[in-house]
Amino acid sequence: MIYTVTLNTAIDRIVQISGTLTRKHNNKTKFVKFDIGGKATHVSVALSAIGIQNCATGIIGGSTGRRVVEMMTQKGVNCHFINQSDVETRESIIIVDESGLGSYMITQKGFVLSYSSIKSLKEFLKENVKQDDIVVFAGSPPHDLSSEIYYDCLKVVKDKNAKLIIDAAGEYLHKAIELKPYLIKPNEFEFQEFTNQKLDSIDEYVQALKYLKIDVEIIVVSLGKRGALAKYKDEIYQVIPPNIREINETGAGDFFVAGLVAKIYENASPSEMLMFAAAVGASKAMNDESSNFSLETANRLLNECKIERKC
Ligand code: TA6
Repeated sequence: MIYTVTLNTAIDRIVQISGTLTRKHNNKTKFVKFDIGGKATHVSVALSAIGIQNCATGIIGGSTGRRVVEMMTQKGVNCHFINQSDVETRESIIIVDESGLGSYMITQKGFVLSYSSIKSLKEFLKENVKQDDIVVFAGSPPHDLSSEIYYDCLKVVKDKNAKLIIDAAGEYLHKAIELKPYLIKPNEFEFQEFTNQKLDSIDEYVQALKYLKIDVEIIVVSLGKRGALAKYKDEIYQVIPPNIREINETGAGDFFVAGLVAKIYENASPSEMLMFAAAVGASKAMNDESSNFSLETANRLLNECKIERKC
């Protein structure tokens, strides 16, 4: 079974602007839509669309939280969220204009998780996760959550000998590494911060990965339009994504993670895993919402992804 855990759920308010977003100007909207936000939630949506059974968990609050769960359920995701009272799931603002240069994302820190919500989440994981299950923790925890509490949640999963997949940054990523996760997926900025190096060219990333000694089976570094690098054992691969007309890249990284998870679930090779992830992520970026993608388009794009062995 695959579980996804979103500690800081969100609803995305997607504001599409006509033309280019300009300061000191009345920027007219074309439309405003709401969609599922938060990162692991997107992993679940993508997995369900691919046809892989999974369960989405985490902590929600108030009517926005209930709305996120409703939208996920409509997309066929099996949800088991802990409902914390007297708080509201945050709203993220995503501004998409017609410049083709990418979206603006504005996020809030999210509500403070109560002791009892965390206890309920840990109990749910303890009761349900079995050996060899895959458990994805993706997204920034609420700012006030200590990395020790984050670690405690991950440890419940690790103690079950399940595969931990982590998409987090900063102190949370550092803390997660102590538990030897199966896969981590920092983006280029998070990876530079993690390794404390200024990196630019693909070769610099390859060298940094080559000499990085951490106890993680697969390290994937996403590099935006340059694709992604993956280190598995002593091998490093780069996937070069297809050339697409990008509409809204919000969530593309989360869908990329879903592609990785789908292939881990099928015991596929690292190169197959990377190619599929790139195709799923690219297909997401061709949609204007945060959680929409087409499996058919992803399968077509798969033929346009290229893989290179870097060492
Ligand atoms: O990756 C996109 C996204 O999941 C948005 O949907 C948005 O809600 C945001 O990221 C949340 O990111 P955060 O790192 O704050 O958990």
